[in-house]
Amino acid sequence: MNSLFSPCVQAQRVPTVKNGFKQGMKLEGIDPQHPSMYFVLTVAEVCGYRLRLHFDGYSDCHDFWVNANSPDIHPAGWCESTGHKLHTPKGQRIVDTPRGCKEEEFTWTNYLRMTKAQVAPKEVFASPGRMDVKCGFETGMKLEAVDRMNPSLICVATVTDVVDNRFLVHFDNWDDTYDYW
Ligand code: MLZ
Repeated sequence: MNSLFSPCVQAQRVPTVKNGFKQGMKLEGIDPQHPSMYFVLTVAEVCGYRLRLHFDGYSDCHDFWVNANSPDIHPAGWCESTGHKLHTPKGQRIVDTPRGCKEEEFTWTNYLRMTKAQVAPKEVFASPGRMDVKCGFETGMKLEAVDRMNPSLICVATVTDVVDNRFLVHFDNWDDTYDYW
């Protein structure tokens, strides 16, 4: 195969699609430090085709950059509809209960009302239903995988998540900071 057409090289091409994300829009996405966890995020900054994403309820020092077509980000409601746990904003409180201030279960509707924010519309994401390519890997399958942090090691691992054509590698008995998609 001509390497010029490999998926890696294609991903590095200058994108032709406009970045539709705007500052302040909210979304769901993977924490790069803990790739098994999904969080509520806000677009903090847009720079060309790049986005700086902020974890709602956490310090700016955890903000991180992604490309607008990153497969790691999803529209609000994606976690619920795909059966993924969404880590909701830390310290979030909803005040409009009969007995006053009370910690409530997170819902996007309440949260958007409370923060007077808008979600990033589905159309600006590259990921939802983007690829119909079936991934043969299934959650729970065991495999041997290269440890990316220690590339000379090949370790026993488990598939712990599958989304579109990607799967998450988790190393058995190691913490999730070694996980990768
Ligand atoms: N030297 C490291 C290796 C960790 C390997 C983890 N592989 C998933 C340590 O022992 O902490």
